[in-house]
Amino acid sequence: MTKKHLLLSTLLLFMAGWSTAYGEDGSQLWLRFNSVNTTAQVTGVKGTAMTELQTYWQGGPVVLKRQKGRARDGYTIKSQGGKTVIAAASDAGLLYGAYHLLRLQQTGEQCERLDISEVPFYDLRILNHWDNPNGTVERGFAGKSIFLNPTPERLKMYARANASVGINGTVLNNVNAKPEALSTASLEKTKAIADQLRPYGIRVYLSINFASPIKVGGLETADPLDKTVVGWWKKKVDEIYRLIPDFGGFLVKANSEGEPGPQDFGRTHADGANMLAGVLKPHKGIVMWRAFVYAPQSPDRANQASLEFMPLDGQFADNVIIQIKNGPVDFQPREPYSPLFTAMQKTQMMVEFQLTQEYLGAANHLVYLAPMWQEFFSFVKPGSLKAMAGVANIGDDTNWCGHHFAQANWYAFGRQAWNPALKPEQIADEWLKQTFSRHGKDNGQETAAANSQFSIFNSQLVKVMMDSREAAVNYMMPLGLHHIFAGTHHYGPEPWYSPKGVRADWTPPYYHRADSVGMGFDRTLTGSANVKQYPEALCRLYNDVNTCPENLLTWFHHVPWDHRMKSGRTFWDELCHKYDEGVHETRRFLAVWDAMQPVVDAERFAAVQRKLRIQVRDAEWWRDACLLYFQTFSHRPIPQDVEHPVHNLDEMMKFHIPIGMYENPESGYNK
Ligand code: GCV
Repeated sequence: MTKKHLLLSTLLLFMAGWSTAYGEDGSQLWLRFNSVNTTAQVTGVKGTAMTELQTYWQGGPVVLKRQKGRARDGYTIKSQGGKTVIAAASDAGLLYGAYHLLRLQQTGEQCERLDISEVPFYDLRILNHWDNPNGTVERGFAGKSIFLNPTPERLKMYARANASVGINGTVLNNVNAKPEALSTASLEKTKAIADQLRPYGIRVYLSINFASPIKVGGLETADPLDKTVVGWWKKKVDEIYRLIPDFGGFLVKANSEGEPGPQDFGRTHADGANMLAGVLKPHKGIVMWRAFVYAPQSPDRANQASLEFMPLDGQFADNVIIQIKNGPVDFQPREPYSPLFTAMQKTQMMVEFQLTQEYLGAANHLVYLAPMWQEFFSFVKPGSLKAMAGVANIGDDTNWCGHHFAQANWYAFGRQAWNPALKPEQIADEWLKQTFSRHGKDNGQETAAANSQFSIFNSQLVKVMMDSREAAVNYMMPLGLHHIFAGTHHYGPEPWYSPKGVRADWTPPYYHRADSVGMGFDRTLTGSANVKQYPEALCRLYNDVNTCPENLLTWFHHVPWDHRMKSGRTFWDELCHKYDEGVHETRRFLAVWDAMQPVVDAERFAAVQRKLRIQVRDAEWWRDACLLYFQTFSHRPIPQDVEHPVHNLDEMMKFHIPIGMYENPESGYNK
């Protein structure tokens, strides 16, 4: 054995020892603090900030100071005379400051010469849980609801995780709300949860069923202009505030996908929202009224929200915020932004992102979403919005999110809601450091070799995370394709799904419109005219097939198969290349991860590796299913330099995953 080999094997042996020496199950999320060697002297304002620092801070003395005149949740952290002083106007501000300091400790930053001043960009930074009273979670891929039978430890961890990234509100139940959410028994449970979240600066909100006055109250109508109905809501809201004095308010999905709403009584969204806003106002509560509406008769689903909401612009009360999904259809891998964001000028708006990967490989695929949200903010000015909401990806799985890397989306959501200008790379970097590195674990006694290995891990994994969204777009729906998912779940490809009797806008052919000429939805001025909902300059850009960004081409155009792309390829050839690129990217992700085995603890290494292998197989499945199916329209060969399908179309068309909207598939295409 040469000297070099000897050195290398010693290093590997050392690292192998490291990787198996401690087990990690993801339950501690990014808060893997070491409380063993804490020496912290923390003085000043008592409360959760003090407790957290006393338990986990390993540096010099810290003073917590209340300082009037600061923005509510803002704080400063300054090194002064050998002490670190955290000052804020509120307990929440102090807590955010404390977590900032702990983050610096965990990421290995210097903590001696600090001069930090932070104010959150949005006052409202809210998670939306789609949790049902029976414990299922709609589009939840990480087990059952954490609110079903919450243990105090689990709820505390949830609260700490949220507060550590600045999340200050949570809607506890599904927007497809069961009326019983407002029953007294259920409100008692909500109160118990609110009491446990309050010390962490988190307010609770509820989704309501608009027909509650009928279904819970026994009234004959839920007409928002009916006095008895208003009286019922007033009494109910008073009851809620007696139990939960800092209750945040209601989230409402109305007249959407079969949910009841004011239109059932000949009233408008504004009538419904303003009635609820009126009864919440004396308690300082708010209404988040969703704009996710579409109708089977609509010739273009993407047009619907603007058609319903634009005539109401300016009619909403000042404690109503219209909550709009980032895109006009439904959390697709790539959508243009919802045109309502730039069209509505006199209405308060907030964006709804989806952390749970309903359309992005559930809890099996590694897809880091911060780049997608950054893309959204490159079109919609953060300052034009009041708040940010994220549909949670949290369940009772040990690692909370089903996939270790899905935790990064929870983390990133909080960080971006605090500051939408933060770079996704930076967020990924700090999340990786806190989640995987051993900083703090050994009280700073890591070896130089281990540190340098970890810095390679970090830079390689930041890149994987940053590339992961585009890869998913490519292997699922490149060049503007959308909603070509399986009919009964949204996991795998079924661009052919179109059974008799199913409404057209619930079938992929409505969206891809493949035929012998080409493929894509014509939303130009001569098509559905959806482009007209965008500002003039974008309308022009999107309307012309030669200027439309290629990543949105089939979103706005029915593109001829031989249309010449910027690469010089035909549209068909480009489509084949994009799908193939997506597959190759997933293989690269797996190879990067495989090489990291010495640096990652054994438990999480194996879990992520298993998921990445599924992702590779699924990417091949997506590519083969889509290319072979679309080829039946294009009648063109798959280019020589593209890897040819390894699956058969007829077999893929017969393959079904027997899952509903409450489960993560054990594995993907496993033929
Ligand atoms: C909560 C999509 C999802 C539904 C979800 C709905 C919504 O349609 O598939 O599960 O329902 O969006 O956001 O209201």
